[in-house]
Amino acid sequence: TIKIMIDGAETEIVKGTTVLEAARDQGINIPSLCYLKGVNHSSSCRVCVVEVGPRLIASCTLIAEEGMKILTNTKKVRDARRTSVELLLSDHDRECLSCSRGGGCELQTVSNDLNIRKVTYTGEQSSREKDYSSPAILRDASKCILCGRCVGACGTVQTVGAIGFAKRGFDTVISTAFGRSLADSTCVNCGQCIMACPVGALTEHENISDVWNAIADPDKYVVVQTAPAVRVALGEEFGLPVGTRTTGKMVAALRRLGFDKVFDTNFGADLTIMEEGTELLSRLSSGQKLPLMTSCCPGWVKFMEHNFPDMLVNLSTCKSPHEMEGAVIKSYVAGKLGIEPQNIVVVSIMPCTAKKFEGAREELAHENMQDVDWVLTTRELAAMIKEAGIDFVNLKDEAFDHPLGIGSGAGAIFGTTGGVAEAALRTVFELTSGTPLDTVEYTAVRGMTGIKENTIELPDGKQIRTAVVHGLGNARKLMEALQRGEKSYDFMEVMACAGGCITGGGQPIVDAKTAEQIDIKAARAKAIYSEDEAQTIRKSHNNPFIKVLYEEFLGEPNSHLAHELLHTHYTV
Ligand code: HC0
Ligand code: SF4
Ligand code: SF4
Repeated sequence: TIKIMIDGAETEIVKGTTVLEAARDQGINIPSLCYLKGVNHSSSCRVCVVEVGPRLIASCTLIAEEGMKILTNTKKVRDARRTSVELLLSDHDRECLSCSRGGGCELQTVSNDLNIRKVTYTGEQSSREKDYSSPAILRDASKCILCGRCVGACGTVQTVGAIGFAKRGFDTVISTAFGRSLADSTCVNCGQCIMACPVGALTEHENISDVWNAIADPDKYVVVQTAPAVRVALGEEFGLPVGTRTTGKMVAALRRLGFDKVFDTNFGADLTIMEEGTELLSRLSSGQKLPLMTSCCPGWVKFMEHNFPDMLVNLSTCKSPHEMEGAVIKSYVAGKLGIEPQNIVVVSIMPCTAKKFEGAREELAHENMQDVDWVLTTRELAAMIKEAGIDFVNLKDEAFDHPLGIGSGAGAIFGTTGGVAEAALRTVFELTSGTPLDTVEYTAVRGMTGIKENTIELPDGKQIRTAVVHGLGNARKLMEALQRGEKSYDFMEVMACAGGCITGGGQPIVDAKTAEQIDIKAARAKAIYSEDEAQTIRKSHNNPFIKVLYEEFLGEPNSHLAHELLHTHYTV
């Protein structure tokens, strides 16, 4: 430890701590904009300046040194901070009343905190370019404050590098390589740039009005399904603590919005386990195309297409759970209900922006119909609930509709890293051994370590060497190790977002300061595991309606009909 003086008070801190962190630990709220822990440390906004000796220095990159005397609240400091923020505001599209980040904008918070009451500087405005090309992500340069947080998320964390700083000086913009549209870039649609953006410069491509229109159309039967990770985060949009489970309220709200059926993607997750587990066993016995890699994350699939095209054969042919569920809704369920599949609209509520891109992929259709018609993020669902005037917090719990409303605990854990692997292992182990598992929990694949390795031995002596990876930076590392022959596995679960879908690009946005105080990933993951523990059925193959679906309709896992409806191929 070392000793420093902050505003006249001596304090002992760990060596290597930044002045910003040290001050915040003392309860001194130094404002900041460009700083995002673990993502961006560029000190470009200069809002966090402090006085050290004669100089004003950005505290987010200033490492405290023994004996350093720091002043955080002098007139000089306050004036400098205000000037920096006023300059940002002068070149900002200040249509705050209709901004998607209204209420959650960090620029607005900082500006208010600094008591800025008018924008003093006016003059030429920089780029006002808007890029609406991507089905998942919108970019609006008129809102951008050039903090670089998105660049850190895309480049440093995800190693995609689809966006970066371009041009110089006043003309500086965040742009794709060669100024291409986002849709034509290497962007994988993960939305981690949105989660990093402090303002409304990056948002999802909204489909709220498309869904309202479908609900209002008397000729359409509108079916909604909800991903595992939505229910453990939706409450945050209504002021509930991080990690609150709101499954029953969410179902009640969806009914009030006017959906004709409310189904659970956890059912689709169970179906995926049946199909993917069977695929794994057959690849293991043939020894071909191993490791089998999960294909349920569309960010990961697109990352593979751009970066590792020769390994696309390793991807599971299984469609992702909500796509499988869409296909079952437009075939089996349509038949049961006596409704023409063409008149059914399937809406998926997902924690994810990449699912919007996935929903529109031509590989995910049958009989000229997309399996899923619209994908809304958790945030868009919250917006609809607010628009409809529903008092979410006080809703009474309701249950999903049948028949696709039953999901096992194994389906529930898909929403966090390790969940798909754990769910698959529960089923594969039990189906090969024929005897029930003593304990269903595979803790080795749980937790937030970036790359988790584990080997399980099946009763017949076969081994399944498993790797679980989350975050595309980690995925790239592991793929390169595979290519160099340093690693070898049978099964790999890959999720593009750190922590899995619980921190997907469509989830409630957490501001930089809150993210330092609360372990969002851990809290949401804990809620996911409680969803599992609350179920009496915790293995996919024990889901009674999965059994019925195979008996009445699909035959067996990987049957001809199952292949037609539930599997696909990605090629480049
Ligand atoms: Fe996920 Fe999914 S778990 S991708 O991370 O596999 O979005 O929550 O819905 O489809 O089930 C997201 C979350 C899903 C799918 C499931 C998978
Ligand atoms: Fe990069 Fe993901 Fe944003 Fe695309 S969506 S620009 S890949 S962070
Ligand atoms: Fe979407 Fe989940 Fe993949 Fe993130 S990890 S891109 S939320 S599917």
